[in-house]
Amino acid sequence: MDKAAWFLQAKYGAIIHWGLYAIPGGYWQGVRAPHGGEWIMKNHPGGIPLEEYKKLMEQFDPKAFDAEEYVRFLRDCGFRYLVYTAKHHDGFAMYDSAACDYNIMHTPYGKDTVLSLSRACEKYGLTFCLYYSQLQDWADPNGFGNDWDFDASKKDFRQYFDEKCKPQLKELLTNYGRIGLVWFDTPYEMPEEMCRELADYVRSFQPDCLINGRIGYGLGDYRQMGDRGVPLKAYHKPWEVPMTLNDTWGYRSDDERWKSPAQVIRLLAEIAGKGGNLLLNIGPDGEGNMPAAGCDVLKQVGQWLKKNGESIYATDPVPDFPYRLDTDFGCFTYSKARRRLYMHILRYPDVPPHQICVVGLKSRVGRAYLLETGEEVMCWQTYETARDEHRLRVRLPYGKAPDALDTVVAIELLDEKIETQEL
Ligand code: H79
Repeated sequence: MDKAAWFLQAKYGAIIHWGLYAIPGGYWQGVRAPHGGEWIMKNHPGGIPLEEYKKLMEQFDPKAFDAEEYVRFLRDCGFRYLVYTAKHHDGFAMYDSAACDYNIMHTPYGKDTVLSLSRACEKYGLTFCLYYSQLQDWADPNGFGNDWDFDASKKDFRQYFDEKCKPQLKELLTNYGRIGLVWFDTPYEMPEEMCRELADYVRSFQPDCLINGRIGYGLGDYRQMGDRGVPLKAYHKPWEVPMTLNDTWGYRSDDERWKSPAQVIRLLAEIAGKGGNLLLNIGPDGEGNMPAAGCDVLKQVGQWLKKNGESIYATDPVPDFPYRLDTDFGCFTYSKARRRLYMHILRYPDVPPHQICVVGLKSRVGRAYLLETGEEVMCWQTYETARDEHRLRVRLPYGKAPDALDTVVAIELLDEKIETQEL
């Protein structure tokens, strides 16, 4: 089986950004650092000296963190895999690392969170994956990025690569069972030979472990879109969009800009329709609490997925048909194996007849029904000779939207192959 098969089917992954930066939560000695909370060490004016930042270790004792509870929650919300920040740019390892002392075992908390999360994922059936910052490391004199504590002209990246990056990856790939994928980030100007060496190194321990596109030079097993970057068109190879649930990755005490459940569902449907995965972030605070308002959004998306998951999981990209819509109803997802097209009605037509007309589908359609209830929906096709248009009309239930977030209409296709019209 193709080693990316699980990834293609998963469609919805969670990423947890958690590290020492969760304690200051965006503010250092009363000064607000802009942008993502996980960048505070570098974004604080002038940079926080490593010796100062390190003192956060003494405060790291997240009483509310419970790996099993986290993962059970994520599973109930519909996530199929979890990516966890084993080491972010700040260089602090959230696991028991023999390769570098700067790790979670030397905090009052003193337990390995990669271990507990990996076990919980195994228990609850999520694929466990790791984020590892391979180039930036603000705690290592030879790592990239910290030029306020260390002289940039004296950096020997090869030394960092051989003495920290590779040994830590070896630990991560040998001590925690199966790793679904390694999520690298910001390769910047890392030379191609080293990227290649790193990819080979990962595969030498776990040949089936996927590597994301941010290894660089197209050496990954799937394409990583930009942070929060949704492509305009379908892409027919494996890909993923990393997305924040508010505006930060690592916890920020002042960030309440949560996406609504409707926004997340729209992203899920749009991304699945284009053949990709949504990797959605949540950043727990320094006590290990996942922000309640964010959890609430995830829960509501999860409830929608329980009823409509068939329209998301294990779907295929919708063939590029330049359908023209007489209403801006939403988008499609599609399953080849199930021979179904799913119409995601994100904006319910508010005037009777509650009808949607889609142009460009040539395949013959059979029955159509609401995915949540099975209730049949009237739908018919016409070919308008004068305009050379294949039209599909769907008549929705009268009144308000059956699902205020996204009413899904499943449309059965009679032909094995879906065919669309060039417009
Ligand atoms: O882990 C999350 C980010 O911390 C990481 N990728 C996601 C998944 C990331 N690292 N770098 N970047 C994203 C892009 C960096 C943008 C920058 Fe900036 C612009 C760095 C300096 C200027 C944003 C603004 C960060 C600091 C200021």
